Amino acid sequence: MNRQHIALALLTPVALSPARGASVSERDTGTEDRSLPNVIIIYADDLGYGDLECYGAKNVRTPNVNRLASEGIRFTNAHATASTSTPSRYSLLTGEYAWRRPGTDVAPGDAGMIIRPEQYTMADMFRSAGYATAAIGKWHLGLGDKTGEQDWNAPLPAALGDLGFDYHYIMAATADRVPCVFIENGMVADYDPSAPIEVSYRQNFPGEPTGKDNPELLYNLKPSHGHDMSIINGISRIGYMKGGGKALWKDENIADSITVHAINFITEHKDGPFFMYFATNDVHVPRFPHERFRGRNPMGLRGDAIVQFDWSVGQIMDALDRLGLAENTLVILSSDNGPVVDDGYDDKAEELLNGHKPSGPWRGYKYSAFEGGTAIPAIVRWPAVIRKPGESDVLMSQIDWLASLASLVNARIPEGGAPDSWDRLGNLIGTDRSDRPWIVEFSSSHALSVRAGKWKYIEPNDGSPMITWGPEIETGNSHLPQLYEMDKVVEQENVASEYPEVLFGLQSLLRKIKSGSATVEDVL
Ligand code: NG6
Ligand code: CA
Repeated sequence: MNRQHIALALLTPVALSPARGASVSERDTGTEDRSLPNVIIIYADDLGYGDLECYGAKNVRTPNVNRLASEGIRFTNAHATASTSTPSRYSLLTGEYAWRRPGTDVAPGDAGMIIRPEQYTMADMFRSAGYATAAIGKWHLGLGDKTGEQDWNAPLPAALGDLGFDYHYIMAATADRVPCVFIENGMVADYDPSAPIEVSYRQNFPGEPTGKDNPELLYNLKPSHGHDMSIINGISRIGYMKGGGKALWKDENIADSITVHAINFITEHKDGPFFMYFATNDVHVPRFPHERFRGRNPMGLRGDAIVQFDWSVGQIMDALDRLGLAENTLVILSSDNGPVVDDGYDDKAEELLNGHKPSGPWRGYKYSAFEGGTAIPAIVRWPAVIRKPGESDVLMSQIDWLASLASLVNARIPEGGAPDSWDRLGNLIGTDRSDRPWIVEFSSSHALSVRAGKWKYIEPNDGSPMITWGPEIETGNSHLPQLYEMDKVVEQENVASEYPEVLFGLQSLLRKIKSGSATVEDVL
């Protein structure tokens, strides 16, 4: 937490007491007394800015997310911190830019726990304020002590309980990476002792089929790029695994499993306050939603996965309604990075777009330094306090959610904790419409970009201008500095040579950001 945070914390419009059941005064919010709100972050995977009906999607119905948006604030200029999962999630949960920390790129399924137990996390913050805390769904930040050395048949020596989560029911990495089992409180859920689990990212286990050698066994989905190692549920994956038996997930049931666990957690903690990080597998590959979500849109499996995501959101909203918790629960819905169409499985997502634009108006996709990489949907609903639903075009980054939520529950961030996160609670709940003076974006090629005012600067990068491994995806890389006017046609014309002072200003700002000394005073 920087000094700015402390100053802003004193001015914060909602000052709440940290004790369980403590109340917020009428003076602070202009409403009646109430207890601390429950907080739910619904974090979709690879869901693009243009993928929801309330963000302009025409080919797919998302009634539940639409309702959430119509009862809260729909943000049109919100950003993930990175254009892939692991770094984005790392930043969200620690309040530290992932580019400051080596080893935060897209993690294999046998990565050791990337956030170390001694680090301060969003879950620690909520726990210190008296909340019950849970992580349910996709994790992708490593488990256990050391990469590749986990014994998946025993309790893991390091898991989310060491990071402030009272409860977890998670996928270790992604659905396209082994191990294909859920982990519940540091152990494989529904463990099957008759099928011990072995995992390797180096070599196959003798006699085990792979997508590469046994394509005839791929009865559910075939790869288009990579994803040709172990076969689970008729789908080949990244990495090798053996065993698992009845603990292996069925892809078509993942949304059901995590949603049921989420509703159970809410129900058990209805007397609150609780914090739930609900990270869906949808709409990441392999897209293999349940039969009952299929065929309701012209976009095939990718569209069906969006429908399934919307269903999960609806289930959570219904549970809150049923339990009488909706009014005082702050729900944030967002995504870890921008969308991608062909991400390595032959699911016809590209061919069936039918005019759909997953990134909405933005250039580029997931992986990219262009806006499509990090411009994401973000919806915040808290009926007790956000009385006037609407839209906000405030410039916002997920990096600030930790400190902003800490301010909400009056948790004190320890020295050195959440170093890059600022208290921008007012932005989040709509009482402050002033832009963050600058935000940083991080691409999968490690290019940093700065957005400030109407400008965007992308630092030079030697990487290829297109993704090298398959689909046609722009990386945003250029060996030249790129400067774009964001109020013009987005990221089309590099105006670096026309505005040398602006370019110089943004380069200096980025240097300051990298050194950790940039503050809210650093405006362009
Ligand atoms: C890529 C995978 C892609 C996806 C991505 C991570 C291939 C060819 N591509 O390496 O399918 O898993 O990593 O996605 O293997 S993320 O949303 O979790 O960051
Ligand atoms: Ca993702």
